[in-house]
Amino acid sequence: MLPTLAAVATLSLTQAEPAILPEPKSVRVGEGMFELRPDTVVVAPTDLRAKAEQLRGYLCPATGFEFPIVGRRPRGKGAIVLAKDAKLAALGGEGYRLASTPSGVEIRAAAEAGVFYGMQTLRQLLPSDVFRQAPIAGVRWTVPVVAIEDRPRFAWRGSMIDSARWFMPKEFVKKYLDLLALHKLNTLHMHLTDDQGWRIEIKKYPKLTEVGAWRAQTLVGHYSENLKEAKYDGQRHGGFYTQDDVREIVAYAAARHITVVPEIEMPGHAQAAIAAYPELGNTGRALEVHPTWGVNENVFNVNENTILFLQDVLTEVIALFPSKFIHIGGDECPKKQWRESPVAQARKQELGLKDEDELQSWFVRSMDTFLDGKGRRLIGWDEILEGGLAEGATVMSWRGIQGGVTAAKAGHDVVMSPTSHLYLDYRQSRDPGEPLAIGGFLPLARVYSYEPIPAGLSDDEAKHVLGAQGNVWTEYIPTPKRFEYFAFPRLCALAEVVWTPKERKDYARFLAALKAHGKRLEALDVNYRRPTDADATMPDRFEEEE
Ligand code: TNX
Repeated sequence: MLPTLAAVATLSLTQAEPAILPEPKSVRVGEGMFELRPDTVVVAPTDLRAKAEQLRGYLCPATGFEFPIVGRRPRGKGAIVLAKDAKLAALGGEGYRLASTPSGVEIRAAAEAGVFYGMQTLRQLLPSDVFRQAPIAGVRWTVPVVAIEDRPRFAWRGSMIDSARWFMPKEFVKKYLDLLALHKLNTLHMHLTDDQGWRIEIKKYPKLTEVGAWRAQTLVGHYSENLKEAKYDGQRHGGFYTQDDVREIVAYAAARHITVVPEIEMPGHAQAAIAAYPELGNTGRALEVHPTWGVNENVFNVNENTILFLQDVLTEVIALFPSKFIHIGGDECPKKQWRESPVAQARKQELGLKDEDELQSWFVRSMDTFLDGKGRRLIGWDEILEGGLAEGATVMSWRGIQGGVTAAKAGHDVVMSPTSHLYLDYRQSRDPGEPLAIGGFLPLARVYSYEPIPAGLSDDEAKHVLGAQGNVWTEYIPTPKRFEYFAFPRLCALAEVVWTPKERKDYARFLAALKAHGKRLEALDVNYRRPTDADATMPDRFEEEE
């Protein structure tokens, strides 16, 4: 029988180098292929039953096949075998081997996470139609004969979602988690509180969400220093995650081997909380939930009650998020109100501190001690280095890489997320048709070019670099669709930065894979930005950051 046109197209696709993104550690392609058929089974031991179910969830909708889960491989039927294999311990908890022959596919790993990543690779070895959510006829569901060995380069492979500036609904967070998993990313940092909104229910302090989750209006257009001419949209905006929502998100993430790291901002970016509880502020003045952007003078005061309040908040946060790391923000905290407040000045004296930087450092230290006592670890933006870094703190380096270098040299762990390469809210092209963005210029190639280990670290110091993450701040990203446009395909580039061995990175190969990958994103209804000619080459050097 002659193959159908669709089948021919499928053949030519799958016989080329498979477009796996992020590129694995090693891929060997053989002759021939395995084809999924209506009677293909999934073979899994009891302790991988949940992974097998997940695999069915990936494969059933588009193929319409059943994929019964069985304990033993039946004769004469094609099979996808999932297996745990202690002999693969050298690949780490997230590494795996995938081998396919004309009679089946085998995914083996030392641990469940590795099996999961093997499954992500398998999805990408199939025609992109497998990502569709409804059955589609006329496709041959073929997998090329391959032998793949894979493991990630870094342990922290992340992205930050800013749900504070514009509330990002739970359903979208779950979609984003699925997309992170597809790209073998394992950390979702949720920025949950800021001047413009408090987004997590705290039972002890209900006004945080009754008041703090809602703002009366929002600035229209780009933030400028001249706010006198600012226009506002007159639309109330808000929303928050209930504790049940949080549990649902955390469980959804865990099933996808993703850790959710919550961020509760302090002592700056605190206006929404102060709007709810004015006693947390420095001036005694009533404040509204902030309707505009920028760095804000209204920061938490340094009273004992405020420290206790925030520790109460963290107690509830800890109960909801199993993450070892708890993010306390720490960035952009203007010290003006502390300098002007007699209470803050008295506090500084009483604590024997020399300046306001030390006061901030004291603030962060009290959270560090608190979190340490609960068996957790504090992480904060690189400003937490100012005035002295708390003993157990991990630093997230965003204002360039220096914060990361300084912290790693001092023996602290770091996560790299410099604006220069990983701020996914920056503009990705100079095209005037691009949507409004905060500024900057961060094209796809520049993200791809990022090397997370800063030059000048010794091998021992470099071990403190846990990994990297791309941050999607949402001042100018009011909707999930817009969020997708900013995140993709730059997040695909980030995936290779943190997963692929350095020597296997290759921008031309990445772009070719991205063509096939784009079809997957389309099938998943992701509003990604299509690369243009301007993205087609890796420049010798990049312009200085704006
Ligand atoms: C700086 S990055 C901020 C955020 C903004 C972001 C916009 C950081 C720790 N603070 O509050 O949203 O720039 O790019």
